[in-house]
Amino acid sequence: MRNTAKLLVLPLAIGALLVGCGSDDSSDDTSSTTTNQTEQPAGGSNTGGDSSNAGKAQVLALAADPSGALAYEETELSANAGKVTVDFTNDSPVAHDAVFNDADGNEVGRTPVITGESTVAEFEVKPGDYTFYCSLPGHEEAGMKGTLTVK
Ligand SMILES: [Cu+2]
Repeated sequence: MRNTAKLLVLPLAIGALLVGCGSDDSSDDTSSTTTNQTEQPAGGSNTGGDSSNAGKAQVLALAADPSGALAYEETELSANAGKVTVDFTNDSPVAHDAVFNDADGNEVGRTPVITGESTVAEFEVKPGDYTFYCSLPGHEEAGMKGTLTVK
């Protein structure tokens, strides 16, 4: 029990130093430390793992071959885990989209099918290997696909 008591007193002393000179009350109340330690669990939501990284969406540029070939201009994309925004441009006269799958083949995001314009797809990724492809008939088979590596 003595060791436990020391462990409880130390953070209190530190806490008192941080709070300032006026908090003599808490240093006397070693018996009530258990109640003090349950302070404001709701305020600790910021410590939820990697949420600090997830706040910033990354923009990944992806373009279809502007001449109309069944190909993307980028076949290897990379990102950090979290939110990604794929900025997909198709300046060609052929309709295309971009569909993203995780390593298990489950779809995680897709753009609309567009022709001669740009669009975006937003989704979240975890570390691992993803693939993307154009879902229009024959396009993936012709080589319209690539990989997205997430760190
Ligand atoms: Cu296509």
